[in-house]
Amino acid sequence: MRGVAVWSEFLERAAQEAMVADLRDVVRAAPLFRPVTRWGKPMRVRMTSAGRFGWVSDRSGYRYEPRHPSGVAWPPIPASVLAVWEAVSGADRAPECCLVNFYDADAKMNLHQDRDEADFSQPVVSISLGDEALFRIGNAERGGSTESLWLRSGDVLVMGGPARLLHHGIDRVRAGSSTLLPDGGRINLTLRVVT
Ligand code: MD6
Ligand code: FE
Repeated sequence: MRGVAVWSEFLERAAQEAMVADLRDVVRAAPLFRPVTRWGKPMRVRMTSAGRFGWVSDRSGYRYEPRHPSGVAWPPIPASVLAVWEAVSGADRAPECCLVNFYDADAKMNLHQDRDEADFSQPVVSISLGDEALFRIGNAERGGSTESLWLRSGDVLVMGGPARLLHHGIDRVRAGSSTLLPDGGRINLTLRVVT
């Protein structure tokens, strides 16, 4: 869709469970936090990161930082997650950030572009785990027509080439649609080359 490559059910259930276990280690080292926008409004999703850099947002704006807000270094990107990048990205570089977004039943993400990275020739790879979510994809410019697609647990999406700078967001999460996470909700991982 619009140059975005969608790998439906790329991860089978056992692989999804193993990845969630790896992410529990990440969250133990670098706890989820709720970023605020530069205008001080709390975002609806909770976030953390793994890798050399993590994405943060606060009153100073959006940026990548080498440390979690607590001051600790971000934990390494789990091998299970790196393997997905290797399989689908087609990139010649390794990812430097794995952004972890956690959505509860009411969370959403407004249409945005991922453009805090230095090299837009490198793709962004996204992995969905847990409850299904309605993903909306638009255009490189603001406005215009959009298309939507439900992302399910185990789905992987690649935004590269001409699709790299398309606007996209999550309109809603379908609570209770997956049994992967015992307390429900959705995890989205996005892997990026930052520098
Ligand atoms: C999400 N995804 O699926 C939000 N960004 O929860 C993203 O913001 C995203 O899926 C860049 C590339 C792929 C994505
Ligand atoms: Fe994004």
